[in-house]
Formats: sequence, structure tokens, C-alpha cells
Amino acid sequence: AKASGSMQEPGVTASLWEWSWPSIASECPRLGAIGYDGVQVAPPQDSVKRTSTGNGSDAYLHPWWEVYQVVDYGLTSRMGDEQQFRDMVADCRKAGVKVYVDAVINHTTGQGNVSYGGKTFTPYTYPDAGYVPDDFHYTVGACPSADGGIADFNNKTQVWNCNLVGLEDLRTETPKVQARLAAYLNKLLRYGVSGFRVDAGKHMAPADLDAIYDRLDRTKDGKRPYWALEVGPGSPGVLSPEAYTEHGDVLGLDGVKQIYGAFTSYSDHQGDISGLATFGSGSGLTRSSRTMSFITNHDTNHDQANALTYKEGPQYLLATEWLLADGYGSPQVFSSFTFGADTNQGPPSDDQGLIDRASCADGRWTCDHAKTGVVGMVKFHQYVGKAAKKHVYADQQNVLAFSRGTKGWAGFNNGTSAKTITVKTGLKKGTYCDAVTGGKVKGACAGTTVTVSGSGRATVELPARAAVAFTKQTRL
Ligand code: LM2
Ligand code: CA
Repeated sequence: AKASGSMQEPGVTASLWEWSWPSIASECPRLGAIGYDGVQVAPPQDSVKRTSTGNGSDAYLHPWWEVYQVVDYGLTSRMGDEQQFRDMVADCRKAGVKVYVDAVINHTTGQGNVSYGGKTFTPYTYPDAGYVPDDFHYTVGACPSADGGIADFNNKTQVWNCNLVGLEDLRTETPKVQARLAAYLNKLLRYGVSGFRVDAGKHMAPADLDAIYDRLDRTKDGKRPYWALEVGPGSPGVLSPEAYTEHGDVLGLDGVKQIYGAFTSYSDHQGDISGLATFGSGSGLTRSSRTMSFITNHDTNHDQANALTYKEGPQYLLATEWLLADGYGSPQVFSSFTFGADTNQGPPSDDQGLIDRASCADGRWTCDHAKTGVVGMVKFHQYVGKAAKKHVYADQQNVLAFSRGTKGWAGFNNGTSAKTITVKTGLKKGTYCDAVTGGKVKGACAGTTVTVSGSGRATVELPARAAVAFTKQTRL
């Protein structure tokens, strides 16, 4: 078991996915001021740079997914160069924000022959990473499928040893590959990184993951690095997310679907969020202390079918606010670029595929992490801490409300019209400012005001597809 008491806890993070390093460096002071504990960044290692488009729907020269095809472990990437990465980590740490890296360690590439760093490669041979054909499962005959791909997601040998969507699968069981990968991750730790989202975690045997983790140094803060494994649902036994919780935290991908279902209901797109009164281990998910939770990530964002995304507008924000209030897992807020109907579309880039500076002003980047309601709920989340959920109110018609002990109260309305509810809040008599509409600023409410009576009850109007929340901290 890898996750232990001394492992870095991520708290609340923002995933500024495919933001350039200089953009993240300048955003970190704001992240720190809002109350984010950390930022997760896209894969920083050198990756394939396409020189021609694919066929049919694969018509973007530089789709977002280039960064998931590893060529070497120098940090020249679409997001910036190695010095810019180091400066970004230093700036974020100065702002009190820890940096978590999306670590692509299961595979190399599946196409192309040149990288952003100008390195060349051929199939199964990567001179700059030091890989030769013997370092891959397929080449040594260790993948049992007919075409070298994963045909059966219930077969652990295929899932661990075959090429995921054609990506050349590393022999992560060998000391040579483990040492190479650990050297990469240890370099990042030396630069001040606090841990990793392990890409394609399900596609590595737990023993390999443990062996790599055992080779890692401590963070600059003296902790064991955070280690969150990407383990998609839907396979049996040792391939299940639950099984992988013995080897690190896991990403809450089953939770993403449950949240989507509750908010949008497949039949009428109205859904009922009252059901989210039961969420977490009570609804069959991996336990809170072992889970990184979120509403969407870069994959579900592009897949569109099983997750709320920025395209759902108010419902996406409402769900994000709810997750921060609920307290399940270590919540992560996803914030990236907008895109059209073609889900391969990459981030705003110049014609070299290098990513532009992110701006919250021009509509190309969503900046959901800095929207007023999300900011208010990050503060709410940090303030209520681990206080138990109490006074749960669920009308089975798209409204859910609860307190977090005696520290805060939050109500959510996923319906298309406003609703007024009268509830017990768990809080003392007083006048409170709603955190979602801006909280308390210089002794006054920026937005909505809520009055709690002597009996701890309040009558609250919940606007359509919106939340109202307050804490002792937002009391006038
Ligand atoms: C992941 N987790 O396990 C990432 O979260 C996911 O975004 C990655 O897929 C995947 N695993 C590999 O790291 C993405 C994207 C794929 C894309 C790959 C590699 O979802 O569509 O595959 O990155 O760039 C692309 C093409 C695919 C082609 C492959 C190899 O879409 O058609 O397969 O490259 O050439 C023949
Ligand atoms: Ca593998």
C-alpha cells in the first residue's frame, strides 16, 4: 500500500489544463488568494509534434492530445520550456500553491517522428529517452492480443501490456524503465512539484506502480509525493478503481457519471439532484479519503456524453459549487479552453502549436476556477473543513440543501425556476452574506443576504439553477 499518513494531501486544486507555464505562474497568486491549495498542470514532458493532419475527423494539426504522446523527458513542450516550468513552480510555491503534474508514464507515442523539443524517433526507439525496442511489451511478445491493442478490458494482461489506442506500452516491470521514469519524476520533485496525477494508471500493474513510487524522493516539504491514479471504471477485480486504492488515491470517474446523471437525467435533461444526498461510499464510490473528485476533466470534457462541462453553463457551475460544499474526496475544479463541435480541437495556439497566454477576458479560456460562485465555494469548503453534513433537505424535485455541522449551510436548485425553502441551517441567529454571490466584502454583503432566526431556521430563495451558501465567516 503506497498511500500513507505522510503522503502530501492535495486539498482543493484547480486543473489549469493546457494553460502555458507563464500563464499559470501569473495566475498562482490569484489561486492562492482564493484559497486553492494546489494547481494541476498538463503533461510537461516533450511530446509528439504533428507535421500533418490525420484522416477524416482527425483534422486538427495540433489536437489537444499531442501532449499525451511522450518522446523524451526534457521539458520543452507546447506549454513552454524547462526554465519556464521551473519558474512557474517556484512562483506558485511562493504564492502558497502546490503544483501537481499529469505524469504520462505508461507509454510513449503512437504516431509521428518529431517532438516539440526537436527530438526525432521511430517506432519503439526513442534515443533521447533512452528507450530501445526491448523496453516495450509489444516488441518482446508480452501483449497477447491479435493486433497489439487492448481488445478485452477484462483481461488484465491486455490492459497492462498492450498498446492503449496504439500508444507504445512501456515494460514498466523492468528496473531499467522504472529507473528512467523515476528519474523524470524525481527531476520534477526537485523543481518543487508536490505530486502526480498518474495517466493511464489502470494500464500499469499495481506492482509496477508501487515499484516506481518506491523510487521517488520526498517533496520539498518533506512529504511523500501525492499519487493519484487514473483508473477508469468497468473492469473486474484487480482492475477496478477500488482495488487500486491500495496503491494510491484514484480519480473519481464513477462519481463524474453519477453527478452527470443527477444533474441532467438522461430522459428529460431535468434530472433530480436531491438524490445526491447519498453520494460517496454510500453510492458505491471509492472512499472519500482515497479519491480525487471532480465534475469533469480533459477526457470527459471532450467526450460530452457522461459529464457536465462548461458547455452546460449554469449547471456546470452549480455542480462544481455543490461538490465543494459536499466535501467528498479532494475536489478539483477544471478550467480550460472553449472548443467547437470537433472534440479534437486544441487549445488556442500559434501555428507552431505553442499555446497562447491564457486570458480570462477573451472567451477562449473559461476561467471557471475564478468565477464568483466557485470562488465563494472554495472559501466555504476551506472554512467548513471536515464538519459533518447535517440538516439534509431534499425535496426530490431538484433541490438539495444541508449544513456542514454548525459552520456553514448550502442549498442547491437544479430546477428551471426559483424555489423558496424554509429549513434548519445549523447556524446561529444572524444575518449572513451568500458566498455564491460574492460573500461579505468590507462589512457588507456583495450579493444576497439571508436571515437566520433564533431557532436556526431560514427562508431562502434559491434562484433557478443556482446555489445559496453561507458560513460563520460570511456573517454580518
Ligand atoms: C489517458 N488516460 O488514461 C488520458 O487521460 C487520455 O487523454 C489519453 O488519450 C490516453 N490516456 C493516453 O494518454 C488521449 C486522447 C486519444 C489520443 C491519445 C494520444 O483521448 O484520442 O490518441 O491522447 O495522443 C490519439 C488518436 C488515436 C491514435 C493515438 C495514437 O486520437 O486515434 O490511436 O493518438 O496515434 C490510433
Ligand atoms: Ca502498460
